[in-house]
Amino acid sequence: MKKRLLLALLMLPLFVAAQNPIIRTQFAADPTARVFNDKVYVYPSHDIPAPEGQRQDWFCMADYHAFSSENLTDWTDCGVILSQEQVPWGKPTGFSMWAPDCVTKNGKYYFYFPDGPREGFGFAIGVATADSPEGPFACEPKPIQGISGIDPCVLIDDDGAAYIYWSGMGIRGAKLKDNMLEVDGELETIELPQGRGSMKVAGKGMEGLPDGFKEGPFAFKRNGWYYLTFPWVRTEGGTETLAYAMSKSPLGPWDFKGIFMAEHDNKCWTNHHSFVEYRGQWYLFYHRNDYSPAVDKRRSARIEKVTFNGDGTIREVKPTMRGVGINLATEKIDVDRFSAASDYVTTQFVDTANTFRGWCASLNNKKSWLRYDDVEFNLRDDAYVIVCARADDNTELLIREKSAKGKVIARVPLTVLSEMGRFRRDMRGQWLTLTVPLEYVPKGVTSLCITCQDVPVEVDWIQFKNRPHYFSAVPSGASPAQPDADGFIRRWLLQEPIAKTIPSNIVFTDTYLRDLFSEELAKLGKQKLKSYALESETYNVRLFRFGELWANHTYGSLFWATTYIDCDEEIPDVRLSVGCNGASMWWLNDEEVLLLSGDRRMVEDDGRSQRITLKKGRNVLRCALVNGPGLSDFCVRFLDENNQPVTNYTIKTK
Ligand code: FUB
Repeated sequence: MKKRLLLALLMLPLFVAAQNPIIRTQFAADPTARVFNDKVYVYPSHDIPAPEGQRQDWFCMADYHAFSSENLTDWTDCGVILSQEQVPWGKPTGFSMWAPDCVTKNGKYYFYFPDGPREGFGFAIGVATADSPEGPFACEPKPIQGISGIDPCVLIDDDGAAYIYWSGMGIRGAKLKDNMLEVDGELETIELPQGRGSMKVAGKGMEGLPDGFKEGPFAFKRNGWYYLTFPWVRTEGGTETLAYAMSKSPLGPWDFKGIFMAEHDNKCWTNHHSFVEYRGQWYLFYHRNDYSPAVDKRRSARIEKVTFNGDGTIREVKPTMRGVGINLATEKIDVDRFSAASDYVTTQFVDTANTFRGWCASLNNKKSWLRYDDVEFNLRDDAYVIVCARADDNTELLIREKSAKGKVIARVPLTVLSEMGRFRRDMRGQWLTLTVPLEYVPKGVTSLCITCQDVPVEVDWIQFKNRPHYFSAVPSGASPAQPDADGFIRRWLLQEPIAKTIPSNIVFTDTYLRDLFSEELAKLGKQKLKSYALESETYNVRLFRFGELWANHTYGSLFWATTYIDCDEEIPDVRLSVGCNGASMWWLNDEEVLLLSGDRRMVEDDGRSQRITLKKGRNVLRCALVNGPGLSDFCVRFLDENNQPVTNYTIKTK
């Protein structure tokens, strides 16, 4: 049971906000995205901080993880799929597991990756195979012959022929044999520079590409066009853009078309990407050093939507923080990953010592606003919002719909300085988590806009929640209820709580309770107590929540609960079985059948009555429960001789 729970927890999606970066617990560079079995899989390089003895400012990777998603919002880490020690021909401490790819053919998954060979220098490209996109992958004993370089990418054409592209002495490409493990065709012998001898190389250099440094080829086919896309340094001393060329043939010659993503604005030197079509939309996966501003060799995967012109050329893609996908209003929304913002809005790390804690946004001018698009609302009318924000002075943060002038969804008082009698609260500059009701509940997918009365205000996240109801009202004329599958009775007529001053529950002896309940029973009917016919959402009837939400009274209460049980036949030899928080007394057809005294916690079947009979026709079950300082609730059912729940009766509240 424990194992099953652990497994279920491990498989839960790790990241549930549709934002960039998409993977937020580790670095994930060079993201190659593929669609397998109607899911998107991402195979990134796994950047890590360099261990001692390794170059601190250089790439460092020891293994690969795969990530999967069905909505591009929730990403599940499938764990390590291959590590450097598992590569028979690779250096076990080379930390050179650079940009990979994964494709499927003939029912098998082929994972292509670069690594530093045990002998010699440079990079070779290996293949590991698996029966599932999530592995486990088993590595071939030798790397692919004739390929010396990095960043493999494999394109499988409509006729099933596979082509491999890589970066080594420019960008090269070759056809793969049907076994996907070898290059099809003769190897060419070339002389290495600086008298380092000769080597045999596969494939051919791709013709038609521009001058300047190029790496990370990603090839794909769309509407009969082959696209060869690649990171390209277009200016002397510059950083990488993403550029592309098109052809009518898989290995070129290519017609260079220009860039589709400009250099990163923060000088991150590399970019590396892939294209994927998923459920009718094309996406670009790429990377930026979001969590590692100081060292640009620790990068994180991002996604944007891609569109094409009528002639097949790619429209320029602008990096965003918001990324793609719908954010459910009930999930934490990191509004610092906004879609758009006015002037004087900045983002910064919440904790520079642990960048994976993410960012917050500052509104620094009274007219500042930030907008967060594509939030899906499906909330009840009494939903509320939780806001994590901080300020230097008392102010009000406003959550609006659509724009800075849009309708106000919630007004969040950021009270950081307050006087309450002799208590003074000074929370200037402290993070506050505030809960406020909504002025109204938006519907469907919409945009949120945050403004504030006074500045500066920093905001980290917001989250909308449905207020739990615990009960639903039973309409008059409702059809009778039945006990639930475990026999628990959930439909009750609850009377508004009677206030009782009970500082401690140690007074709940049998004598005390009998006196108290008989005194109250005598008054019952004469008092004008309001009654509520309710269905409990849970098997335990949460009287405390009933008091809080329906009658505005919680601790120090005596509750009366009644229900009517209709039996088609007499049901003999049953026991009333009760668990309760507080102390309770139970009557069936006005006969006392059970008393649970003392200061109890709610435990299922905590106390059982003697054998009793549910008569044919109507039976009245009544309970009085009293509690001083605790949370009051009870659960009750009838059990038969074999301790099985009795369920062959119906329940009404009148
Ligand atoms: O991740 C290591 C290298 O950085 C990749 O192989 C290149 O494409 C660049 O992104």
